[in-house]
Amino acid sequence: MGGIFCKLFRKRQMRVLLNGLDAAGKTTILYQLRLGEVVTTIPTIGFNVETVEYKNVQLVTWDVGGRDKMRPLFRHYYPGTDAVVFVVDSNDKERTEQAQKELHAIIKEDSVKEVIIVIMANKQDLPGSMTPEEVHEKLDVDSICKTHTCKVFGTSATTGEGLYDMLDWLVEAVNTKQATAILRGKDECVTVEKDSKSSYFTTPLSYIKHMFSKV
Ligand SMILES: Nc1nc2c(ncn2[C@@H]2O[C@H](COP(=O)(O)OP(=O)(O)OP(=O)(O)O)[C@@H](O)[C@H]2O)c(=O)[nH]1
Ligand SMILES: [Mg+2]
Repeated sequence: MGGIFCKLFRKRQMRVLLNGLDAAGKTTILYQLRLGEVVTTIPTIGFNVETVEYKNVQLVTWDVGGRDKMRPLFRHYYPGTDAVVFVVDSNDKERTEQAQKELHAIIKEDSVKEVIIVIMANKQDLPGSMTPEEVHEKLDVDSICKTHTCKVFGTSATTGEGLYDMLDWLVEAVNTKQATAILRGKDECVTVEKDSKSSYFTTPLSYIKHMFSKV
């Protein structure tokens, strides 16, 4: 299928990168979205990648381990990414400043210039957690929203609270971005194959393998 029909009726695909400090809840979020259940996690060494289907969109979602040694690898995932979802443990007040620094370092990356930014103020189910408004302020999200399409969501990966509000907003934001690309004539109509992950594996994987051999 080609031309305008392709653009109108194809299944849309977007690439999402879950980012954030270790233990923020990235892997729990990924599998809550993929399987609709809470899985038992261990710290991620390397990455997980899953396709989440939502509203006729395939979200190819990368979850990269957030431990210190893993973080320098994040930048190799940015090219081709539509959205960075930065996950914050709202209950971990001691590391808010560190989270703020990480988030602002990401925004400065050249390859993140046109990327949609979502901040998840996660673990809202835990008593004493910072509210989404507090996370917004402490991470200085206002300055990010000056240059990027961005929004903060209060979520709980364990109860599922807020996850679908976030997805609704994200899919809408990417649709708008892709529609703008079509109007500008920048859009390439790519047919989504049954194994939709495969095209994403080819570019970063060999590079990541190379990098992990150094960690
Ligand atoms: N109460 C609560 N616990 C959560 C929530 N999300 C994640 N957790 C717990 O937080 C811990 C860390 O979660 P992970 O999903 O493994 O964190 P991660 O960000 O993938 O961590 P790394 O892989 O080390 O980068 C686990 O014990 C989860 O069960 C949440 O929304 N509420
Ligand atoms: Mg993990």
